[in-house]
Amino acid sequence: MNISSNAGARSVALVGPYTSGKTTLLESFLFVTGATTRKGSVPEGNTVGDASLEARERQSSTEVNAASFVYNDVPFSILDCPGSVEFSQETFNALVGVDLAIVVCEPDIERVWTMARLFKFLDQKDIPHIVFANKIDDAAVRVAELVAALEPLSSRHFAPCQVAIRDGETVTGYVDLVSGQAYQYQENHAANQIDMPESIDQRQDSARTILLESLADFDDTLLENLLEDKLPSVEEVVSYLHQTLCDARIIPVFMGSAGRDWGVRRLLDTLIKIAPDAESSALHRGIDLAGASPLAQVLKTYISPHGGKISLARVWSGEFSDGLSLHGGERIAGLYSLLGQQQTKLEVAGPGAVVGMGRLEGVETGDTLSAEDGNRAEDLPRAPAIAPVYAFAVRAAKREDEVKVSGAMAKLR
Ligand SMILES: Nc1nc2c(ncn2[C@@H]2O[C@H](COP(=O)(O)OP(=O)(O)OP(=O)(O)O)[C@@H](O)[C@H]2O)c(=O)[nH]1
Ligand SMILES: [Mg+2]
Repeated sequence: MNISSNAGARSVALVGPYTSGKTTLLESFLFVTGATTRKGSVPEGNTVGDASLEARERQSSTEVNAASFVYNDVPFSILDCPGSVEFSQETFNALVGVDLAIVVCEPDIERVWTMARLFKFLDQKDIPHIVFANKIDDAAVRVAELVAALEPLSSRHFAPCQVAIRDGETVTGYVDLVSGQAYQYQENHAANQIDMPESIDQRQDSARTILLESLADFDDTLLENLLEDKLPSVEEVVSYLHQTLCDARIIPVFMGSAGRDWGVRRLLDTLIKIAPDAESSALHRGIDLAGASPLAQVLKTYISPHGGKISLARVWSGEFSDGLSLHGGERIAGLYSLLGQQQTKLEVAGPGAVVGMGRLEGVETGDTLSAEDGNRAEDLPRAPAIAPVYAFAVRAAKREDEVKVSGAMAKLR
């Protein structure tokens, strides 16, 4: 397998508070794109991610789950991050290496404050991000109320891109404010386009105006056109959204249900259209692409009982091949595309790919990797080290086991 020619690859982190549905959303991505044939569920303990015993017992992610797939010819690498505060370091380590973060949240106003630190981090690090309001199948709260509650958490403007269509209190579909078209959610299929329900016509009209006005804050031509009542085409709105998102200036808001695969295909289609790709995020972060020498950063380290050490690395430029010697004397022994625990051997990985690299024994999470036969790259910025929320001491019950314990501690670290 070869994923070197992946111009347009997207690497995306799923972040947000615990139980918001990130692991379920990854499961839905994999299912609707055909990467898996059966959708797993967190309560049933059969998701691609969360394979460790501890995660299964907690029904909650304890580390980053990585999965790659191709959708409409675009390679995606998804990093499903744990939401619990105990694992924030994992999440921040992953976030420094992605093109986009999807903040998955529940429409629950009471829990909005738990995302304050996350939005601050995304804001400070200038990481393009969108919101996916999940569990819309179960939502008493309106997305507009959720967005109003989110506003104080970021210096950027939240821009709702969809309006829910309700039948009584039940959400049955949505209006896509970019195209101005209405859709009805369907079980096991993509949403169906429907005529605009009369009940929502006026509301969607004013919601679309608000969206266009927030985009016009960053584009004088759009502002002038709106003042003259000249509406942009759908393609132009997509292009404005793309630009403002790539510059991390606004936070587009989408909705759906990962549990029922509602709005998930639309989310992926939207990512292809508006999310930054590998090249534009490298430029956004000031990474010099001239010469295209191999440059990557380690976002996470796995130690598997059978496969040994795997460094999960985001390729920023150039190509990494199996067997490549790196500055620092390490040599890649095994290059893999990951789908949870499952590893598929790769020959080469190019910009945008997030891949497993085998047996880089001296390499740690956050390290920058470059090829030995090129210039040594300057270190890419790491996620800041945050204070642990929990500490405890262990000791070997038997003195002769002390060496084993210290070896295990080194691996854990
Ligand atoms: N009703 C409803 N329930 C959902 C939906 N998505 C996820 N859930 C449920 O919400 C619970 C938490 O889902 P997870 O996917 O584990 O949430 P998470 O964000 O990965 O949580 P952490 O790993 O702890 O951060 C599970 O019981 C899911 O079945 C949804 O769209 N609708
Ligand atoms: Mg999870």
